[in-house]
Amino acid sequence: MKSHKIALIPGDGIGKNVTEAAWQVLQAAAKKGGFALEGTNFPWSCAYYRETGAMMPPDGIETLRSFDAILLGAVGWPAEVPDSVSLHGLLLPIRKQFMQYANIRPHRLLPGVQGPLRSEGFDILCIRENTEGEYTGAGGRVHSGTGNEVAVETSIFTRVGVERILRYGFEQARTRRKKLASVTKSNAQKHSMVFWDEITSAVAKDYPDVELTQYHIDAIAARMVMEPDSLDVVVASNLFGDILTDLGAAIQGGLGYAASANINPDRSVPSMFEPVHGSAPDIANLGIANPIAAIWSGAMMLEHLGERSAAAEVMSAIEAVTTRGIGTNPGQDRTEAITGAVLAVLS
Ligand code: GGG
Repeated sequence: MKSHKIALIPGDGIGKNVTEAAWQVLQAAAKKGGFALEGTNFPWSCAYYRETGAMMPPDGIETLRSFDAILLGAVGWPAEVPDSVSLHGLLLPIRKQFMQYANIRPHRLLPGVQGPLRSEGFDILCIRENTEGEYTGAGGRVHSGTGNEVAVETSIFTRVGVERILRYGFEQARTRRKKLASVTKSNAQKHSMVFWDEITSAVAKDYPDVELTQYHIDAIAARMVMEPDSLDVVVASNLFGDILTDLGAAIQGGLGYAASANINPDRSVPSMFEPVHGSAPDIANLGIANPIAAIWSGAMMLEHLGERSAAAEVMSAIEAVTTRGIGTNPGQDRTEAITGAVLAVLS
C-alpha cells in the first residue's frame, strides 16, 4: 500500500484542537482511498520553548527533511513567549529553510456560509511570496531604551525570488480564469516595488494568454471588498500577502475557513500545510474552534501528495456539511461535532 510520511506540528492553542480534527479526517480519507498516512508528532511550540529555550531543537529542520509533508496547526502563546520569538523560531525557519516560496491561500465562500459581502460568487487564489520581502528579519535596534532609539527593518527582494513567485502565479492563472493581479505600492516604495513591477512586466511577456493588472495594495484591498468577483489569481509580497489574506478570510466568512499551503514546487523537500489562523488563546481547548480551515489545508496536502480523488472527497465532505449549516455558526458549533459530521460524510 502506498504510504506518505507526515510530520504533525500541532503547535499552540487551537492549533492542537484543529490538527487533531484534521488528522482524523485525513486518516478516514486515506483509508477510503487505499493509501496510508504515517504521522509523527512533534511537540514544538511555545510550551516546548518554555521547557527547552527553543521553539524546536537545533536539528529540527534536518528531522523534518525526510518527511513527505508537514501539517501544522498554529504557533503563538503571547502571554508567555513574544510572538516575534515564536514566529521566527518555528514557522518562518521552516518556510525559509525548505524554500516554500509559494504560500497559496484560496478565498471562496463555502456553501451555507454567510459572508459579510453582497457578492457571493468570488473565487480568489492569493499567492503570497513566502521567503523574503518584509519578513527577512534583517535589521536591528541601536541606542535601545534611550530617547534616541532607532529601529531598522529591511525588506529584501531578489530577482530570483520575485520572478519565481510571479511565474508560479501566472502558471496558476493558466489553470483558472487566466487573470493575474500583481500587488505593490510602487508609488511610495520606489526601489523594491518598482523592481517588482518591472519584473512583472517582463515575466508577463511569457504569458500573453493571461490578462495582467498591476494594483497598489490599497486599491486591491478596496476591490476585494467592492468587486471580489473581478479577481482571480492575486500575487503579493510576504507582508502584503499576509494582510490581504486576512481580508480574504474575512470575506469568506472568517479565519475558520481560510486554508493555506506553503509550497516548494521542486518537491525535493517537504511542503507545509496550515490553516491561516493563529493559536487563538481566548478559545483554546473550549471545543469551539472551527476545524474547517485545517481540514481544507489537509485536503491541499493530499492534492500535493498526488492523492487527488481523496482531496476532492474531503472538499466535497466539507461542502456537504456546511451546506447543512454545520460549521457555519462561529462560537457555537463544536469542533467535535463539525469533525464528526465530515467523518460521517466520508464513511
Ligand atoms: N497557522 C499558523 C499560524 O499560527 N499562523 C499565524 C501567523 O501569525 N502566521 C504568521 C504568518 O503567516 O505570517
